[in-house]
Amino acid sequence: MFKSGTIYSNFTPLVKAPVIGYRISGEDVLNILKKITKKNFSRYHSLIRIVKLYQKDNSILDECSVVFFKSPKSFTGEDLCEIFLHGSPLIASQFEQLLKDLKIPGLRLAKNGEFSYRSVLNSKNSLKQAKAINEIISNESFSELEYNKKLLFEGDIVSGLIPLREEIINLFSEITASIDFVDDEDFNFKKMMKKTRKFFTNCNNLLHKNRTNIEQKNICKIMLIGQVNVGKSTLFNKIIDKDRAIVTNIKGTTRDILSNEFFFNSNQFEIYDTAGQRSKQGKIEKYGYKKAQKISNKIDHFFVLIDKNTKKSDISALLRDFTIHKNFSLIETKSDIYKYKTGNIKINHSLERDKIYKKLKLSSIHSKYVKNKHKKTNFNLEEMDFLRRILDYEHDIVNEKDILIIAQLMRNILDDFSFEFGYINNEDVYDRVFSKFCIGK
Ligand SMILES: Nc1nc2c(ncn2[C@@H]2O[C@H](COP(=O)(O)OP(=O)(O)OP(=O)(O)O)[C@@H](O)[C@H]2O)c(=O)[nH]1
Ligand SMILES: [Mg+2]
Repeated sequence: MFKSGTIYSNFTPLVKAPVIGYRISGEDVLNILKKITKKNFSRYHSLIRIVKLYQKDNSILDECSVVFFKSPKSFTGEDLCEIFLHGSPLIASQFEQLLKDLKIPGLRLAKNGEFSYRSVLNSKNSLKQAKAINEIISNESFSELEYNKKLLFEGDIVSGLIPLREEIINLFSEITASIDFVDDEDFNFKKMMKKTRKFFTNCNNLLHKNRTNIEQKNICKIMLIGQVNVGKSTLFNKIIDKDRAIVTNIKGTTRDILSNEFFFNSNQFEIYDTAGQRSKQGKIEKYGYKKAQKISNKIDHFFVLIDKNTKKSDISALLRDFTIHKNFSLIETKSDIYKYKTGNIKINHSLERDKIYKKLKLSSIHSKYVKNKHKKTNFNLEEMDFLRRILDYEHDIVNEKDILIIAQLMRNILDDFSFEFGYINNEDVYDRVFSKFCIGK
């Protein structure tokens, strides 16, 4: 699937940003660096150098940081460099053109995952570690993230699948022995099936325990409610640090629910912006407001936004509409133009994001609704899917009487483990057959 050659690829998205990063790996890296920077990098292993990149006509393409890693001390195990261009997609396209114009045989755009693939081929990472890199990026829960980091930094040994892999190698070895040495008096079918059932019970228990740990609630859901024009969408945008919700001075601007995830102090939140409350809501506005009410039972905490125009009866109506008991805070908005004399939280649109987080007491709200966070696990979601696949064999194996069929099904499980970890070779199995069971023949 993967051919040799020197490969390159951007490792940040090609969008306007402070930097766009490129990685190049393979035997031509030093040659490429020499051509595009007019400098020799061979003595600069793992050092950041600020250099100019030159285009074909000798004009400067960019001035940027470049780091060179000499083989085998690089992520892929090959000569590798990382180039941090100014974050313009135009510069990035000029850079790719520059590489093409070098016309170096075998120099090409990398395929998905090819850098990690090479790191496995060159024994810089195990298959599991390479997969963990990808998992770390896509993690949804802190428990799983911590596990994937451990897997990456400490190796396969931390995986909860390792003891199961040992068990299945032992079981398969025992069965293989029983087939090859049918006359062996020590062989006991019932005893072996008992061990097999224990193996599946272990799989089941691990699946159950770790599913609870990984899928446990981590997110605290917060909804912004209040009268029209009070500043809900302004606060929503501020909290998520994006201009997502439309903000205007027209009452009833927001009609539908918007939600967005954000993090503060390693805590995960989901925030909802909603259509505002007023006595004469438009048809769509009313529909949006009702929609928000419908999901209110899934919300942990409400920020009820009020200003000088809000009456006590408006607040009561909001609490009633969203079935709120004690899980809310009153937030007074537009404190730059209104002077309040209450003990409520006061905010305005000029406050910095972090200041708003603190004023809203987000950390203590999170701990109030999310208990026992960051439980330890030694499985990730992919490994749990793997366990489920293994458990699919349970019924067929425990009900089977023919030792040859059981052996074949066990072989399938072993192959699945091989696929999951990389290869379990026959020696692993034969070692156990001939040493552990003391066959002595
Ligand atoms: N002076 C001042 N104006 C603000 C502040 N927050 C919001 N506004 C203004 O108030 C108006 C309404 O703000 P929005 O955030 O759209 O209010 P909303 O509650 O989402 O309104 P609806 O979507 O209509 O329910 C806009 O013109 C904002 O610029 C603030 O802290 N100070
Ligand atoms: Mg709004």
